Amino acid sequence: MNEAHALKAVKDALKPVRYEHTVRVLETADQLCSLYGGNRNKIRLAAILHDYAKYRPAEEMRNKVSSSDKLPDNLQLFGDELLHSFVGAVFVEEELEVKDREILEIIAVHTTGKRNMTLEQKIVFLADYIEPGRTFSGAETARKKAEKSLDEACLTVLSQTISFLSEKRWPIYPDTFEAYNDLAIRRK
Ligand code: DGI
Ligand code: FE
Ligand code: FE
Ligand code: FE
Repeated sequence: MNEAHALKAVKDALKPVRYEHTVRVLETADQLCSLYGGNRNKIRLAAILHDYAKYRPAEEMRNKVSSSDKLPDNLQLFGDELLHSFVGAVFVEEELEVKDREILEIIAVHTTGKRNMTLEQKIVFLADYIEPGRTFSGAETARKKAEKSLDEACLTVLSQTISFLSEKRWPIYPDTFEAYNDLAIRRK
């Protein structure tokens, strides 16, 4: 799977607005890679593929969660919006034949985060939130942090995401809290 193939696959799978978001995530992740390092090829491929499953019917995603022994069934308790990341990694592996576990894991954790995130996972997680098309005020706050510290920026995203979800009284997936606690505890 090279970048041209991956871009073609997501262009076919996504609506134009979501494809444009994907290209901005790719560019933002590439810039963060220049600033903070990490494996550029893996970051770029994962960024291209991160929302591959965004428009899959909720029922198809739920069925995938039930039938896959790699995915915990409790995922379904947290709302359909959450599923495209975890299920996307499985579809990318099965349909696009991406075998690289690191790339698949970056896709799987791009929405929730998790504890002990790798550099590459943090970069795509952050890029998804701060790409220039994100116009809410929290995106600008995180963008500013991203100039100075990758961990501080991710912590800001996690804090804002937890606030946003709890404000709406939506359930919050435990990995998001674990990602938050992990970075908050390490913070100096
Ligand atoms: O796919 P994107 O829109 O680019 O961004 P994303 O992958 O960060 O997905 C954001 C959506 O996922 C947003 O509608 C909120 C939802 N979400 C993220 N974390 C959680 C969540 N929903 C629930 N219920 N619980 C979560 O922990
Ligand atoms: Fe997403
Ligand atoms: Fe399952
Ligand atoms: Fe996205």
